[in-house]
Amino acid sequence: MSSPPPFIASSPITPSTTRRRKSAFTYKHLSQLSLSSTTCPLHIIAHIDLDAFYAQCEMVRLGVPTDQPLAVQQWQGLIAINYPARAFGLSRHVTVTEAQKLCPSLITQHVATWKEGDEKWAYHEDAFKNIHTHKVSLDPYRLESRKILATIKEFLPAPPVQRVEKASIDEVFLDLSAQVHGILLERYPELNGPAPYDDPTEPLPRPPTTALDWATDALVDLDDAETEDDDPDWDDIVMQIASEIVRDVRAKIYEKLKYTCSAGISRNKMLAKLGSGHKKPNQQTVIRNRAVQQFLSGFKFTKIRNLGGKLGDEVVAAFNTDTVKELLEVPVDQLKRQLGDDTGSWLYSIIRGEDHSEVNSRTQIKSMLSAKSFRPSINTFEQAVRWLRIFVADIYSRLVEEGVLENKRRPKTINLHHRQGAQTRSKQAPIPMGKAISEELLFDAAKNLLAQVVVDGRAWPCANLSLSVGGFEDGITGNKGIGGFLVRGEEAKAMNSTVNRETGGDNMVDTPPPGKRRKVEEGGITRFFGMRQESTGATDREEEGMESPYQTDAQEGVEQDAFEPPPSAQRGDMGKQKAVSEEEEEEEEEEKNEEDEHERYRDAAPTHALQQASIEQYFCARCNKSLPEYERSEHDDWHFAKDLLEEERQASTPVPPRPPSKPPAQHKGKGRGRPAGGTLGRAEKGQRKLAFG
Ligand code: DCP
Ligand code: CA
Repeated sequence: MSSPPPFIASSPITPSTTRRRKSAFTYKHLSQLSLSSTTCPLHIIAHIDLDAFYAQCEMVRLGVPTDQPLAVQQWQGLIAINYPARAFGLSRHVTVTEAQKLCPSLITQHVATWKEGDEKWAYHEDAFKNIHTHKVSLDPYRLESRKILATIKEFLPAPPVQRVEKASIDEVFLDLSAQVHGILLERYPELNGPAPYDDPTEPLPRPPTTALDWATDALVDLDDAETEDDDPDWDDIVMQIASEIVRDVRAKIYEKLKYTCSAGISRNKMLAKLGSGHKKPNQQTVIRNRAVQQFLSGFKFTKIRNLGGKLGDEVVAAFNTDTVKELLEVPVDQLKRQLGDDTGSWLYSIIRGEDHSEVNSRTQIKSMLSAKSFRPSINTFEQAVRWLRIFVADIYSRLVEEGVLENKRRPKTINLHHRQGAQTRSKQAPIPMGKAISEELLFDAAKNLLAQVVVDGRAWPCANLSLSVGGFEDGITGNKGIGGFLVRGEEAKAMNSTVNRETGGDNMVDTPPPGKRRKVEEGGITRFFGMRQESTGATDREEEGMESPYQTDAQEGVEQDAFEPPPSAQRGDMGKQKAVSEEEEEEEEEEKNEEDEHERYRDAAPTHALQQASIEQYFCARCNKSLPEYERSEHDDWHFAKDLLEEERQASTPVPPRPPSKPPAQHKGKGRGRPAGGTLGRAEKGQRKLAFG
């Protein structure tokens, strides 16, 4: 870890008539830049965030003029408001009725929904009345998100120079270090070296003193001890080159797709992200190294990622302030004494603008989830199956985009989570490798899992159901694929070896026990499968479906709600022709960004409670976010379902511990003792929820 970066001492006021000092940066720093090293003091990151994203999607889709106020509606609430509408005082917390009063010219466009029986989601005019029979689809926004990401990727140099991380459906981080390094060497041949005496710790020559052209960028004011008269050093030049790139990226997005976005450019992800929100819409903010303290000291530290939740509260209580400015005065020893060594050191660094987390461009999707919370609860197998039909359609359409038809990638397991009151049960089964994945295969598997829950008893009333597929693997394509469709002995048996897990159980246990299984097969399952024909019939399909407010969000978060990396050229459309390389990239991002994505969507399913003008909030310590109180239980469910999924993932693919740049485990788990990369927190939660012996 480099601390504090050398540029801090690099800019005393130097009259231009005196002999110019050497650069504060060395040849070693320059070569670290080419490697995108996060500890390089020249490291350069951009964060791009689409303005009023869902609202812009609807504006582009509907072709409305840019100054037309428009809000995106979900049931009775608003989830995205464009900037012309914000000028009327509209926010996510006003009701549709209130919004229309405040802004009579407002267009309110409801999100697309799945209606049971439909093959695909659609924009239904009466969707807002049908929370009980429709399920929200955020696919239209995912698709636009992909196009945007594809545009960005097309514009930038190819990997490995290109490092793009999808951070949510409308945000990306770019590590521009390697690209800027290349431009630096072209523009300033004096940097090509070699280093004097072949010593990489030798300082670089100073850059030319010509004033830097920041075009229309919003420049954050310099720290008190700095002046604009100071000669620039290489860190300023790096920022300026990065800002040119970002300006061009944003222009390209607008030119191709007509979306505006805002950006932050700085030395790390934390600062870049704070920067992109600094001036909106359609602006970019540069936080130079010499401006970091000035910039950060204006913030409450609770705005910094990971300091919004329980840890932030603890810090506020311990030091009786919520401002960065005042916390900067607390010595590191005192921070460590009161918060523990790890947390104290982390906090000390983060409020000084140090963050060494990487831009992670690996983006393989690991799981897909579709769920719904029921209010009121549902009470019959038939009702539940109708929801399973929707979940399967939803997941299957994503699988198709993921290349499952071409056998590019396929999930290995299917999981059903069932909640009744405080008790959650999960059933899992392998997806047989020998068969092509079809909607019917998934539907049968899902019903089978549901049947097992029912047979175990205590299934009704059911408050939440979620279906997920996971354990994605690269499939075999081309000629080799023939083998992929042969049913091997083991695989043929796959569907018979299900896994059962109940909340609070220590481990996954093979289930059901033989006796019980026999019973099910004779009486229960047969009956359940009997109704399969029914539910696939046209009449049934028009019956009931619903969308789980929370569900949608969760699902989006878990699967693909963030930018799904579309293959560059081929995939501007519906993304069905993904290139393998891109799929790979796509997915990890997903896993890594689950929490972020979830945050982005957590409110995406307003309920009737949104009709109230003022909504009681609660704080989720795991996300560091405020949510309406009425969403609390669904939100908890969502975490719980996510935790279960994560356990499943970890069971099949061990993941390394989280990088050290994250806050310490005891706090990062948002106060629950969730260890880095581990599952203890989840197990605890499960145990708490266990309502039976
Ligand atoms: N979203 C949502 N519910 C939330 C927050 C976000 O459904 N509570 C959805 C709608 C947003 C999109 O995610 O359009 C992106 O979220 P942002 O927080 O980035 O908000 P916007 O893009 O709408 O606005 P901004 O211009 O402030 O970024
Ligand atoms: Ca946004």
